[in-house]
Amino acid sequence: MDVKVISLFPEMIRDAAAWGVTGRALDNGIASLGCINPRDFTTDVHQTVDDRPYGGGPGMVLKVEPTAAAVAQAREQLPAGAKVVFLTPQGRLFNQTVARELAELPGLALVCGRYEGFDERLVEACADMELSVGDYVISGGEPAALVVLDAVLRLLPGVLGDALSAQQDSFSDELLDCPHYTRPEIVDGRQVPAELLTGNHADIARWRLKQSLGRTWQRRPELLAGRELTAEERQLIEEFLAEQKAGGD
Ligand code: 9D3
Repeated sequence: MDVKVISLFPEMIRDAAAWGVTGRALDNGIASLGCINPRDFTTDVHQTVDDRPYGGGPGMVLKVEPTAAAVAQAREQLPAGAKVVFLTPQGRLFNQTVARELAELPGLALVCGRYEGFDERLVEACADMELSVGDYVISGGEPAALVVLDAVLRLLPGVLGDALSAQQDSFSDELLDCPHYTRPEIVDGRQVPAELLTGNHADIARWRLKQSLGRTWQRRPELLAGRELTAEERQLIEEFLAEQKAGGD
């Protein structure tokens, strides 16, 4: 997948993307990343990318022309079928379903705003999609673009190891994770759950699913709202709640 990030702070993207899973995807050639700076498309001596808002008020608004030119260059460089995604607080909420949709594309342009945001005509003219990464305020689109980039690249074939990618097909990523433990077996009197020490893989899988379902039921019930629970799943949740009441001994 070819990715272009349009940003006034391209180093922020390049530096962060060089680490971890995204860095490996880029090193392996599974994905490519280019940054395009709207400031390079300004035509005035001051390299102006923003201006005061019509109607008054605080803050500055990103001008149409420099960012439009940067998006146009990204479109020229990207393969047919690529999508232009603007990161904005008004966008569709980014989630794993959106990540899977984007991972199917041959190319992606991620457009980052700063200040109060984009002149709306830029979004109307250039955006295939607007995405938000959540209902909180961050100071610009770059951290959001890095979130989207990580979530999408890790879905590309070959980016993760075999074991991790096999896990991704399963419904387990729609539930909260189960708790994890490593050595030593006792820390400050706290034991690793006995089920994990049995070596019985069926029991271990059942315990993990019980924890995932129970934690999701308690902490994020809305994640279960769109799904029909099987009799087995309801049984596991009941066991989880009963064991919790008993004090998890
Ligand atoms: C504090 C100013 N806000 C109300 C007057 C408007 C506002 C403008 C610009 C709020 C945030 C931003 C910058 N944010 C993003 O560019 C952004 C974002 C976000 O803030 N939250 C969640 N997802 C995203 S994607 C891009």
